[in-house]
Amino acid sequence: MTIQWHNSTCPYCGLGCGLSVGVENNKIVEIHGTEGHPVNHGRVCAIAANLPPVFDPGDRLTQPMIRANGELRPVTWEKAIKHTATELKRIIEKYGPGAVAFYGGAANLNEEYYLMNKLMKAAIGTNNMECSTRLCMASSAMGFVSTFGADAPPTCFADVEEADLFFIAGNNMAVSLPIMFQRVRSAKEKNGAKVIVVDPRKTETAAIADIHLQIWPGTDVALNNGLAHVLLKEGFIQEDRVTPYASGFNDLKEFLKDYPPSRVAEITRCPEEQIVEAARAIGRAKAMLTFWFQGYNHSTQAVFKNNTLHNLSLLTGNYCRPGAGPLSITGEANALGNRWVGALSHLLPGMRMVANSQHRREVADFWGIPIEKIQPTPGRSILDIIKGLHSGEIRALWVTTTNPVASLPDTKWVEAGLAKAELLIAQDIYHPTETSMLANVLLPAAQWAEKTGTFISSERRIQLEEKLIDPPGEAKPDYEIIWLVARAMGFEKEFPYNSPEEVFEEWKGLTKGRICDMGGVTYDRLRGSFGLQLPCPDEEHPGTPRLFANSRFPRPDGRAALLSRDYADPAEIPDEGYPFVLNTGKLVWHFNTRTRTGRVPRLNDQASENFIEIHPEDASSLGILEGDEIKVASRRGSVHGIARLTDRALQGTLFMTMHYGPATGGEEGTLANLVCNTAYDPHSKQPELKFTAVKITKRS
Ligand SMILES: Nc1nc2c(c(=O)[nH]1)N[C@H]1C(S)=C(S)[C@@H](COP(=O)(O)OP(=O)(O)OC[C@H]3O[C@@H](n4cnc5c(=O)[nH]c(N)nc54)[C@H](O)[C@@H]3O)O[C@H]1N2
Ligand SMILES: Nc1nc2c(c(=O)[nH]1)N[C@H]1C(S)=C(S)[C@@H](COP(=O)(O)OP(=O)(O)OC[C@H]3O[C@@H](n4cnc5c(=O)[nH]c(N)nc54)[C@H](O)[C@@H]3O)O[C@H]1N2
Ligand code: SF4
Ligand SMILES: [Mo]
Repeated sequence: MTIQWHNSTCPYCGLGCGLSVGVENNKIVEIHGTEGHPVNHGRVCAIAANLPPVFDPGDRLTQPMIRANGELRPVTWEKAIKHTATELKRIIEKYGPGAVAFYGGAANLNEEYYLMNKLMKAAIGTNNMECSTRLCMASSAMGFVSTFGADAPPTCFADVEEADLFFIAGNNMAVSLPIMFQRVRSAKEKNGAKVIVVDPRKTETAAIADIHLQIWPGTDVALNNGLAHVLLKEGFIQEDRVTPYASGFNDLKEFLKDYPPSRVAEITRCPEEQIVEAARAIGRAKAMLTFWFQGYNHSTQAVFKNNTLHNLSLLTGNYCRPGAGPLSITGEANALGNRWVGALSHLLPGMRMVANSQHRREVADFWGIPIEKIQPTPGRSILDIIKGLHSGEIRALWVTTTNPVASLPDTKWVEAGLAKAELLIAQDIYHPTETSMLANVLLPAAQWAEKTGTFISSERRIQLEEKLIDPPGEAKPDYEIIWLVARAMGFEKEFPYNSPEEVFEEWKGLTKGRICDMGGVTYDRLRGSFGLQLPCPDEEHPGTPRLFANSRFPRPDGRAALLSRDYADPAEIPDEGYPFVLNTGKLVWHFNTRTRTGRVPRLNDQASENFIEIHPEDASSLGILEGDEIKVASRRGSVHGIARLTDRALQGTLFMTMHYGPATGGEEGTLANLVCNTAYDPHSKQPELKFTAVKITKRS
């Protein structure tokens, strides 16, 4: 048998790299970057190149299971669907629709989220529909809405080669977006572009920075305000050029008087001269592209960090022209599609909000239901769903494509909440995961390459992923599981689908006239192409690489908003009892909760155990040596790992990754989230995963 090659796109991060997938005998045997693909031009990163073992049936979940007398036992699909539907209906009848919640990931297909959203918000009638975007992109989305009027990332990856300054804040792209990092690095080498990195850690990304602002964690709002202050003071900004497209100039100018570089240097602990130098570099740039990521979003000031960054782009005219503007990349393959399908508790499909009566009317009319069926207030965010499980207000939780026990902060509290659920459905590709171990219903899902549907990447590029191999055992695509459960609950009329394409054709209708207009997108058109950038309103339309090129924004006066945002401290400030700040993040060898990469020997060999970075001076004052087992404790719990002495961590801070839960060969007690804080940004409800007050001891 010879290898058959097929084009697809990557299921990991939100760059949407093209992958050439080699299939032999119904097995994925090799993966390369697709030559000629506009995102990765034939390149591929380590986790994607090592996808083949992820499909091995070894510990794939291949049969539905139901827990009886404490034990999970295999059952037929018929029984599993009937049981799930009956239990959901029983709970809804007894406690009302608000007692049911759904929590998904952002690597599902658009078609899957569309169905789930319809089931929850229209058929069942609750807005308790959340997904891991809440832990990832909720703050970027809210930052776009408040500054520009819509959750519509305006730039595209081709801007990288046009820029002469990259402002990279709270984004370790060398690790998290390797292909983008390669493009940025080569733009620096070939075009002489400059790089400013803002990160408390000396990261792999900071290694190529011309200026590395190694700020004290959490202080970005002060820094951004300080940079804007210097730009104004040194005459880099012309008011009459800014005010036609941005409101709030005078208020901001007045407000920024409180952020002179001397004060900002005190807050950020960065030298005053370096702040001035960075501001001048921004002022002189012809085209500045900004990148930001979880160093911003995992913060109780996340949305303000986003707003103050956008202020810098708007003030300096760096928006919506080639090479300039905010370039928001998502962590997960379909995180943007996920937002546009409306898979958060305050959203409806097509960039609409549940709290907007006009939006509810449009969606209800489209679905042919009375407007009253769609609840007018946002549902619970995921952390509020866990609170609801504790209080008994939530009785059933259906989880797909995410592993909340490992990824939400304060693991013990999350586990205790899930243990209280009368019905916990885990729909995953593997068992055990930290979450599936607690479930009372397990539904085996097909994964990427085992099913067909669409992803939308961070530059608004919609691409088709086709089924290339059969799923193992009895695993089914998530879309099929959702429509089977919906029908078994009595919603046959609303869920008549037989294929994901039918679902796509329906969902398309809800994007008509919106910024995410997909009117011109069909599976046929996507097949054999490298996708289309939205909006793409009709079949002749070539797609839209950049938004707002006419300097008009979807806000009432057509202008973007310059927002005056004050700095505030993180939720949990170090004190005598808990004197260190714990920062958490990602490694190049593992992806999120490691359910897939932890099963790949070649990746696991590179990084099989948990480590904790500590500054050598802090280590020496505590008598800690390289390789010692140390324990890190917060007010919530403790975690242990191997000490790695390095000046990559600022003095007074520690760093560890989020990857090491017990289900994938990790040890009990090595999961960072055992200690992390549930405090969240009030505007985006995204938790502060990057700042926890902790103490350290040697582990005896
Ligand atoms: N290999 C690999 N790639 C991935 C992932 C993975 O797990 N592995 N996960 C994917 C996902 S879902 C996501 S969201 C992305 C995440 O990608 P990134 O956001 O780039 O990664 P993180 O490691 O979460 O955090 C980024 C940086 O924020 C810094 N930081 C912490 N506190 C602050 C602060 O207060 N201010 C500033 N300016 N910086 C701060 C940290 O030191 C860290 O270097 O990666 C995606 N890509
Ligand atoms: N402390 C700390 N915590 C963090 C972070 C951090 O930096 N620090 N980062 C946060 C971020 S940015 C994110 S995005 C979250 C990610 O958190 P999660 O979403 O929990 O992480 P993943 O490991 O991506 O989970 C995906 C799950 O879906 C399963 N799966 C994969 N494909 C399919 C499919 O097609 N169908 C189904 N049904 N299942 C599938 C996988 O096996 C896995 O269990 O974690 C957050 N948590
Ligand atoms: S950079 Fe992201 S999209 Fe590209 S191959 Fe790696 S994980 Fe996949
Ligand atoms: Mo993420």
